Amino acid sequence: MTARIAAVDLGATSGRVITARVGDGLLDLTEVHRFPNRPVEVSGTLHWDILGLYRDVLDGLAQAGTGISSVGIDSWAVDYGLLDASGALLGNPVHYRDDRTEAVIDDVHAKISPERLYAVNGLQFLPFNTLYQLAAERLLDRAETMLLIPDLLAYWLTGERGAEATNASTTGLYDASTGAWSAEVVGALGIPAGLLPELRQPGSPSGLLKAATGLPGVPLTAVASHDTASAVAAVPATDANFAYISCGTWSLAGVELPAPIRTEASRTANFTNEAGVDGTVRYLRNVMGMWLVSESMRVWGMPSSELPALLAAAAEVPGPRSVVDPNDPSFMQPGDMPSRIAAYCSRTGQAVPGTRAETVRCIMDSLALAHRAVLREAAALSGRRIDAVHLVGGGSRNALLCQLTADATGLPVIAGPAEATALGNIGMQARALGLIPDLPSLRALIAETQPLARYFPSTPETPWLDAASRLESFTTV
Ligand code: LFR
Repeated sequence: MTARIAAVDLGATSGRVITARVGDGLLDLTEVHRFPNRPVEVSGTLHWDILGLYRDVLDGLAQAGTGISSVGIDSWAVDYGLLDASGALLGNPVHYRDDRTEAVIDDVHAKISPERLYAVNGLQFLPFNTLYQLAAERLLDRAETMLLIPDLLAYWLTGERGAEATNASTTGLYDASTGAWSAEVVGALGIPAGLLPELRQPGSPSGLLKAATGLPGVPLTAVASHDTASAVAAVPATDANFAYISCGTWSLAGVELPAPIRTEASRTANFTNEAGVDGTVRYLRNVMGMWLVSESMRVWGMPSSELPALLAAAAEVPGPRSVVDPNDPSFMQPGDMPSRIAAYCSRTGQAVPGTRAETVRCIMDSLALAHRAVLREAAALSGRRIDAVHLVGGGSRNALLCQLTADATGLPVIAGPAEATALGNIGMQARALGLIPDLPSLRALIAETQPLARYFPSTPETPWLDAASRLESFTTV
């Protein structure tokens, strides 16, 4: 038996609607709609254009056409919309790169310490975690319900409200031990009881599309609606000793574990325990990823179609030379990334990249070095042996980054699939339809049906060791 399934996958810079034919060993993808996701700054606040995104979701579903058995939605994490008592959206969702939380982080930590937070939620500290955003939220007193982005779109499509669990685990309000909202954290922060809807597990039915969507009665299925959780579900690993890097706007690098690790060493290393499918834990750390390149290209006025040429030029530049910590706070907000990178290099006494190719080379070497650092720490903290690195997501098309990651980590890199997130989204729906029995079968099917590339370490480790210790000396100063 086969079925046609649609995945809505929203990334920070673009969204897509993909359909798949699944079943009988088949997993064929067709991209039916791709659209840019362009944040909008209004009166000093950076917002998502949520109505524009919803329109593109509707357009994409219209392109998908009839004969669809199920639809699923995933997006980036942490951000939300608030509904009032009538179900209307209060304000436009704020972008996680807005700096509104800076002023409230200490207040939150005065109410509940970072140590206690980590003991409950196991979450890495990121200034935009939902709990900090809610502390800075001006519309909270008028809100009845908070819906994370995929749940908000699901509500508009079906009229049903819920909170999908993998995404809920990124809010800071979710208890990593019990898999439920944390009454302790919610209470300590004075968040109104009832703001958080009931949790839904990936694979559960989430309502039927309304007539106005053009696909009346088509079932919506909760998927691992945090894009990273969907991407990890689609890692084509065939044994346990693997690490993954889900590489797009962010590089999410880590290992899959059966249970969270909430030691003090893990907290100070800022490793997160986000929920994966079937009770797995995504033990990882965020690295500020291809954002450094996409934001540089925006400043240079280059369309994304010019990325391959830029990477080819960067591959000609010798490296690793100047390196930056991609997670330096100066790189978080939108702005003149090339100048910030130059300023970082000059501040740390390194050669300042002079050309676009040199800037991109510096970013690629820095990302490879960050991948090395995170995976070594993940292995040390978890005791997990890493025999190979699966690099999935759009970054898997970036041969330079894949090769440099193999060189810097000293590990083989298996690159692909590029559409891991959409595949994970589709896979959870296929499982709900009874077309795929379990997670290992999904991964095996992806390994069999999707194109993968392999990269092996090709250079001596010494230059990477030197660059790593140089970088450490900057970050500890
Ligand atoms: C990746 C991602 C990361 C999350 C960041 C912000 O797209 O979902 O996992 O930390 O975006 O939501």
